[in-house]
Amino acid sequence: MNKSLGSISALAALCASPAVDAAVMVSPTISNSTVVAMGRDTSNRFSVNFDINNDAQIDFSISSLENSADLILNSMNGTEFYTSGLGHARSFSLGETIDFGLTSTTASTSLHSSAVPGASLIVAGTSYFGLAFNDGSGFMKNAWVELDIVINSGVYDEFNDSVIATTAQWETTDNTSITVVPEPSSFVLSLVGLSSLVLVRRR
Ligand SMILES: [Ca+2]
Ligand SMILES: [Ca+2]
Repeated sequence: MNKSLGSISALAALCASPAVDAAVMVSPTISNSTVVAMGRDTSNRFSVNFDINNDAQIDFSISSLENSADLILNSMNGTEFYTSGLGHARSFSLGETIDFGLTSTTASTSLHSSAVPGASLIVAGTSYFGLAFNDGSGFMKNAWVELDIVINSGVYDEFNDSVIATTAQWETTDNTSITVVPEPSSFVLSLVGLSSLVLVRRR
């Protein structure tokens, strides 16, 4: 299933019979959405809405805190964010599983923690957070969102750095976990890297 990620949306649209395994959908609306770009001024705080499944029901927003190395997740329509405690979102790694047994909250949740080393999602590179949202079925569905962050110097700040929500996926089957898996592009890149390694070794 993982290798055909790019065509999952098309497959799901065509699929009249239930899939054998979990039905993971790629969000049609969270695709390289800018959360914050470089160069905002001090009076320009912001909040960006996200609708994971494109049903016109906003599932969460991300907002800034003035002069802060942080961004805040805001729950909408009952969305629960998976947390590590202390009010900040849990950072997930590739291959980790998100399920309903983990600690979650509907309260506004920080993406940054200075109190717990390594717990911040606001770091240069790629970060993943998990959530469960109401997809309109009446049952909450597990999902993850990838953030790509450019930090030009020091820690994150909204004036000089940028955050993009590159992708999100959700599990459409009730009571089912979802695994954080790479995007098709990065998956292909890792394969290219592996084959290069093999070529080098053969010389
Ligand atoms: Ca929605
Ligand atoms: Ca900075």
